[in-house]
Amino acid sequence: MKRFVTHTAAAWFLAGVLMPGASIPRGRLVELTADKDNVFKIPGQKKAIIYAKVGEPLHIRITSHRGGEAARDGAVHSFVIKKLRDQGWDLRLMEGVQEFDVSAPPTPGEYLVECTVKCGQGHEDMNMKLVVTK
Ligand SMILES: [Cu+2]
Repeated sequence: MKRFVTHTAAAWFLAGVLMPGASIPRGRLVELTADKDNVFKIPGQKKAIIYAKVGEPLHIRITSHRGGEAARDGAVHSFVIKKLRDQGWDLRLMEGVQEFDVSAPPTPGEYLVECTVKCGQGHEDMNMKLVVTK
């Protein structure tokens, strides 16, 4: 068993070295789209809301489409929870698919996710919620 664990760890380490762009998922997968109409969408949900348990590790896969305008660094949207910026909830979104590992905060509540990139029409309303429960 010990050998298996060591080999698995070594395999992940190698994967990280050989494929630096690939991220090793360590949390529950959450898929969402930052769409070209400047709306966050989650497949199967009318209104995009991420539900999580306190401290839950999440692997967020975001597909982003340009909505008309982009920032100087090329970001077409962003995914920011201002209160949790220092905990990694501050993601610049480039066109295409990106993956991020974050953890739900330790305090239950509703958190506002905002796009902070002037992405075009509808930008002011480009937000969604993270709902954290015990
Ligand atoms: Cu925006």
